[in-house]
Amino acid sequence: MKKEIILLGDIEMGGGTLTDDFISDKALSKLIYSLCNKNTPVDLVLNGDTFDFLKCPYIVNNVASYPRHITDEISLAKLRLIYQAHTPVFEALKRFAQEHKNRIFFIIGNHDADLVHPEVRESIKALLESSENIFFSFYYNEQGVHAEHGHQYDFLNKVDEEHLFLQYKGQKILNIPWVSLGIISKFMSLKEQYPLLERITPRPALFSHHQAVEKVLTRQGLKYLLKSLIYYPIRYYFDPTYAFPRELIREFYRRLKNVHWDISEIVTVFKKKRKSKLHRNKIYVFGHVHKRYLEQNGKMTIIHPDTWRDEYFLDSQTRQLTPKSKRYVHINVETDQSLSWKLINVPIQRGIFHFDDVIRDEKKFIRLAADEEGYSASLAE
Ligand SMILES: [Mn+2]
Repeated sequence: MKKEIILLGDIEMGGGTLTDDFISDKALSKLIYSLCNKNTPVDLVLNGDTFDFLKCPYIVNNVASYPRHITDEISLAKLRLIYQAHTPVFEALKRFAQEHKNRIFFIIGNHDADLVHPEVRESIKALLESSENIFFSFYYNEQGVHAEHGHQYDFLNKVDEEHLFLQYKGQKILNIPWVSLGIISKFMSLKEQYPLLERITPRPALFSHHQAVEKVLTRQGLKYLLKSLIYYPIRYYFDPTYAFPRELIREFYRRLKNVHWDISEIVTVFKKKRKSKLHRNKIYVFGHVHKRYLEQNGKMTIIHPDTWRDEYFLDSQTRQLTPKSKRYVHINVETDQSLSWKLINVPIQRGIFHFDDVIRDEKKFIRLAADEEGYSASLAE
């Protein structure tokens, strides 16, 4: 049967606060509406980190917090905020799902681990007013196309697929990796303080132009690491989210033995782990790493279409910040099951910012960026 597969990832829709980095609601919903009236069935694969639950606050009585014990109740409250902040995208998805030949796949990433809560899945199905053509999974694997987010090949962000939940004080909470817990409990105030700097790539260029931030990050990171090793496991003995990070130490030890200290690219790790099975699919699509990557290797193609959140490329010479463009993968499956693919750019009308202006008033430029893309959430703090 003829069909089309659309893949994109790392949208990172947040709660409409300063720590929400998604502002391209217009461009994204336009793309989704354009998929609605096709004659062929369409699989829309949102390849992980569709939602940024990690950086979305939990707000109760106007008090925002980032709890590390994530029950279904907390995930649902965050989902409500995300829905309010990005209703146009949900509306477009709802329209898309009205065509029963279409299917939506929410692939689970490290920023939306909350999608493992059955209550969250039900709530998304209710918001999209559809249930039989909406799926949640760590993998998409159809017609020779394999997609997954990619965090399972990144030892710092990897989750234990066999143990997705922990029990804490009689409640079922998410079993998320040490780095995610660190972001939630230690780094959100830094993100609130430097909301736009965190959107700038490449990181080495950013740090060379802003050593104060690099220093604070290194200091806080080291402190969190040391406390996680020698203090928290004792201080919070009965709290499983503070358990000694065993896996992390095991991986450090492996690296120490093999003198291997570069953080591996997920594609490299993936190829090594799946060596004997790689021929099974023709096209592999990953997210997680926010960059464009394309590899054609014999009969196999590997694609990273890059992120949909607002990000900038810093030119070290001119100190100009150019907004990154958005991209998706379009695959045609022909009747005889043969595949053809395209990596498509979605043009977005944006101006160039100057690094020196941005660091003087980040919030001003956060708002300016949102205005330029016609994004109109209140950007409450
Ligand atoms: Mn990710």
